[in-house]
Amino acid sequence: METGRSIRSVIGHKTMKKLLTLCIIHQHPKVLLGMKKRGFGAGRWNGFGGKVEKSETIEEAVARELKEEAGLEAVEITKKGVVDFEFENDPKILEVHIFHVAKFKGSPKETEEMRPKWFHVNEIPFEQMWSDDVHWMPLLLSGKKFRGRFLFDKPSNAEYSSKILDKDLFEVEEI
Ligand code: 8OG
Repeated sequence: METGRSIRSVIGHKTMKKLLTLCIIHQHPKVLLGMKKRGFGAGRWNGFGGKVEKSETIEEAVARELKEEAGLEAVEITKKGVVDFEFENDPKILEVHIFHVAKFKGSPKETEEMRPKWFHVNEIPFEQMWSDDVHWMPLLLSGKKFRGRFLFDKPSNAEYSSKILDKDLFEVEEI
C-alpha cells in the first residue's frame, strides 16, 4: 500500500515532486547557518538539510542531515513551513519542509558539505543566501508557520543569485 509520502513523490501532471528538509537552528538571538561547500546551492549560507530517503520519515531525515552536515543531534524539532521551489522550464518541484530547532546536543563542526557559523539575528547574510530566504526566515524566527511557492529563473550558486519570477507566501495556523 502506498503511503502519503510516496504518493506525493510520484510523477503526475507532468510534474515531479522531490521531498527535502531544511532546518534552522535558532537560539535567540543567534542562528546557526552553514556555508554550503559543494553541490546544489554551493557558495551560499543555508540551514542544514537535504533529500528525504524512501526508508525514512521527514523528521528522521531532519535528524540525519543535521548529524551528517553539522555533527549535531537534534533534541527538539518543530515544523514551521512547507515551501515549493520551482525553476523556469523545469517540471520538477522541490517540496522543502522547514523546521526550527532550538535544542540540540554537541557542538557544530565543519563537515565535507558545510562550514557552520553563528550569526546574530540582525546580521543574517541574506545577500549570500537563496533569494527566497529573506521572505520566509523572519516568519520562522518570530515563531510563525507558513506555506509558500517560489518560481526562480535558475538555481543559485556562489556567483549567481536566483531571480524570483513569481512568489506566494502566507502564514498558516497549522502545518
Ligand atoms: O541534498 P541537497 O544539499 O541538494 O539539498 C538541498 C538543500 O537546500 C535542502 O536543505 C533544501 C535546501 N533548499 C532548496 N531550495 C532552497 C531555497 O530556495 N532556499 C533555501 N534556504 N534552501 C533551499 O532545495
